[in-house]
Amino acid sequence: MIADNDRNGSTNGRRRASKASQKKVPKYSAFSLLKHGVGSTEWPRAWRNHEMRPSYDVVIVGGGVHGLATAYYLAANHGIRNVAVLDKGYLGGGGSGRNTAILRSNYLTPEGVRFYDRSLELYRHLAADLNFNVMFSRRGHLTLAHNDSSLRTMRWRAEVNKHVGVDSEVIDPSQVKELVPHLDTSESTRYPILGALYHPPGGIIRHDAVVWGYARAADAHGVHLHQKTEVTGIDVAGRSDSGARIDTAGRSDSGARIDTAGRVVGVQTNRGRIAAPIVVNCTAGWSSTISDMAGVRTPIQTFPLQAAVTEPVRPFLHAVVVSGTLHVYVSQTDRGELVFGASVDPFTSYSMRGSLEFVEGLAGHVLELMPALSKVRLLRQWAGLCDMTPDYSPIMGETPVEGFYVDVGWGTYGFKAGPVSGEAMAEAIATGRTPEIIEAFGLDRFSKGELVGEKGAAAVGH
Ligand code: PYC
Repeated sequence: MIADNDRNGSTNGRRRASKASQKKVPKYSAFSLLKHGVGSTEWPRAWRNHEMRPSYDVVIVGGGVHGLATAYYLAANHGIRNVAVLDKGYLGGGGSGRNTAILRSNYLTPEGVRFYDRSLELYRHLAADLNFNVMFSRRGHLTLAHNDSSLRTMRWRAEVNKHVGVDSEVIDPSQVKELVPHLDTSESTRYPILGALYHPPGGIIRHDAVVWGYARAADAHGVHLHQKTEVTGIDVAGRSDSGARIDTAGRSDSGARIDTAGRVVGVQTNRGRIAAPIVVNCTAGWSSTISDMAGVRTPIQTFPLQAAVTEPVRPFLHAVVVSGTLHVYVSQTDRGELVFGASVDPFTSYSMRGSLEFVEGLAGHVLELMPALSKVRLLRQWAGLCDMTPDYSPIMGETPVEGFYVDVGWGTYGFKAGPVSGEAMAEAIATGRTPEIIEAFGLDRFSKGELVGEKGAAAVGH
C-alpha cells in the first residue's frame, strides 16, 4: 500500500517534480485534425522518453495493456504518478499486439463473468476516457456447439451469464444462419452445428490503439515509460531463508515454512538498478521467470498460440464466430481482413514463429465452416505466448513477498481483461486491500484447493 502522503512523492519537492512532469496533452478532435491538416504541422509524439530515475514508488514490469492500464489507473484514479513501466522490447510488442482482439464476458464461473464484464464496460467507454479512437465494435459473439456436451456447457454458461446480468442465450442453427449466412449450417458436414451460445455484447477492438491510448494517457499523468529496459533481477530484503523459492502455500523449496518471505526493494535492469517498494509483474510469456526472480513460484506453463490474417475482402461477417470443436475463431476487421486463430501449440515453448502445420490445419477447418472462403489468401501468420494456469483463471494480487504483486497467468484471456486488471491492480496497490472483483484469483487458491475453473469458457482448444 502507498500511504496518502506518498502518492505524489513523499516530500513537497518530489510532489512538485511529479506535478511538473504531468503534460498538457493536446486533444485529438476534429478541430485539431483540421488544424494540423491545414497548417501541415507535426503531431506531437504520443508519449515521451525520460531519463530513468534511480527510484520510483511503483515499478511495473511489462509494457502491454495490463502494465499500461495499471500505470494509468494508479495515476488517474489514485494520484500515484511516480511510476515506471519497463518493457524489454517495445510497448505492446508481446501478447497485447499478438492477440486476435476479441472482447466478450460470456464466461462460465460467476467470478469470471463479473470480472470480464467489468472489463467490457471499461472497453466500451475507453475511447472517450482516453481520448483515443480504439475502434471498439460491438457486433455479437457466437460460440458454436457441434455436439451435445458442448450444447450443455453453452446452456450452463447462458444461465450463469443471465444470473450475473450478462446478455447470453443459446440459439438454434436457423438463428445462427440468420446472423452469419456464410456458415455451413447443413446437416451433411463432418461436425454439424447444433446451436450456439449467442452473446450480443461481444465484439472486437483495435488492440494497438488500446496500448497506445493507455500509454499516451499514462504519460500525460507523469508516468515514465521505459522501452528496451529488461528486468534481470528483483531485489528482496529480509527473507529468512534467503535464496529459496516460495510456493503457493508459502513453503520453501525444501518444504520448510518461510516465516518471512521478505519485501521487495527494487529491480535490476540492463540499464541499471531501480529502487522501488512496489514491483508489479504484468508480463505474459515470461511471467514465471519474472516471479522466480522474486523467489515466488507460480503454477504456470507457457504455450505458443498462433494466429493469421487474410487479405481484405468485402465486409460479410458481422459477428465473431468461434468453434471449439474445429479449433477456429474468426472475425472480420473494419478493413476487411479476416483474423483467425486456433488452438495453443501442443508443447511448451517460448517460440513465436508460425508453422506450416498450423496454417494447413486452420485452412481445412475454416473451409469446413465457411466453404465460400476457398479463394481467399492468407497474408501473415504469427504467434504469441500464453501463460496457462491449472484452472484457466489468472493469478492476481500481492504475493508472500511484501510489495511484490502479480497480474499473470492469463492463458488465452489476457487482452480482454486489460482494463479491469489495471483498475483492480491499481486499487490493490493504492489501498493495500484486495478488491472484491479479484478476490477469487489469489495465488493461495492453489494451496487451498479453491480453483476457479474457466476451461469450459475457452474459445481456444487446449
Ligand atoms: O477467449 O475469446 C477468447 C479468445 C479468442 C482468442 C484467444 N482467446
